Amino acid sequence: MVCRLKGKFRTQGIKSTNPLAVGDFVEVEIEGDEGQGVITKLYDRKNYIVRKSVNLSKQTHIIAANMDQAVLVVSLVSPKTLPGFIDRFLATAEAYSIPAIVVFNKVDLYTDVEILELQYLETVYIQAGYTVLVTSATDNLNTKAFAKLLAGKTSLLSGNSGVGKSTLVNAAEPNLNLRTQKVSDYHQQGMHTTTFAEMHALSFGGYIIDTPGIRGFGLFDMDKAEIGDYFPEIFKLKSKCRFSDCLHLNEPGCAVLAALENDEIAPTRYRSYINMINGTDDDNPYRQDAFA
Ligand SMILES: Nc1nc2c(ncn2[C@@H]2O[C@H](COP(=O)(O)OP(=O)(O)O)[C@@H](O)[C@H]2O)c(=O)[nH]1
Ligand SMILES: [Mg+2]
Ligand SMILES: [Zn+2]
Repeated sequence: MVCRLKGKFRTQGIKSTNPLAVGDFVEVEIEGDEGQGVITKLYDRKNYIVRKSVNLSKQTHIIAANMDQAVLVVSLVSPKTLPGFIDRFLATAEAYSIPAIVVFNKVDLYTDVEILELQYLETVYIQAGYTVLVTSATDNLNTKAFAKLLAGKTSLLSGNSGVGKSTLVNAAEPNLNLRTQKVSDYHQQGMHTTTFAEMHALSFGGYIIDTPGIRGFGLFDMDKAEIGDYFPEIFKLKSKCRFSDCLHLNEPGCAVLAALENDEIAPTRYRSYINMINGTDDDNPYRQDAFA
């Protein structure tokens, strides 16, 4: 239904360019004979994700609201998603309190080397406490399991353009028929492309929020001291460190460094943590190659 907003809208103190976002719950009054609506009330959001505008206005754009989970689709080939990108995404999801799932897609294209990498990363993320799924959207491998993950929930679908998000959803829900892209086209999707989140209802219950062109979450300003809290396996050990303000860099009696020594924390995860602490990973979510 086409709706308009009634009067000035309060936006819960967020300086945002859009008063309403995909996933918002609202009250609508029917207006006129043509079945148009007026949005009269916006309900409080359980969560929401934002993107800061790239220009100087410092305004934020609310991408989506009220998600039950964030599904990050990645691939180890064409295009390759780097662990640093995955880890920043997962940490940001933790910061937003949105449970995250990692889906490794396009496994039909992996060579032996990438299969080994996949097995390693699978262990890493399961060990960190995440749900991991391995799929091939084109070969219909685990697409039923993918549908099961989505059933009955509102899922934010994220991941670099070209990893197969739309193809996966189409395999899980053929009625939807989301637009897919030729791999050769995805690099043309520059950072100036205007993008909107789209919400799609699933026939087996639930919704997916697709954000074409938005590769990850927007920036989330984290204090150095809280970054460790967004790595579940680091957070779990924090209370065992000798110093309560331990940043797990080189402090004596650090339980995280001890766990790293014992292979209880993955080196790739720890490196991502350090990169986030040092601000050495590029904050720009549009440039994933900077996350190496
Ligand atoms: N070989 C292979 N190709 C895939 C797979 N999933 C998607 N693709 C292809 O990758 C390209 C990009 O897919 P698309 O769903 O548009 O990616 P999105 O940008 O993440 O939505 C398309 O040409 C798909 O056919 C897969 O599992 N295996
Ligand atoms: Mg797509
Ligand atoms: Zn420590």
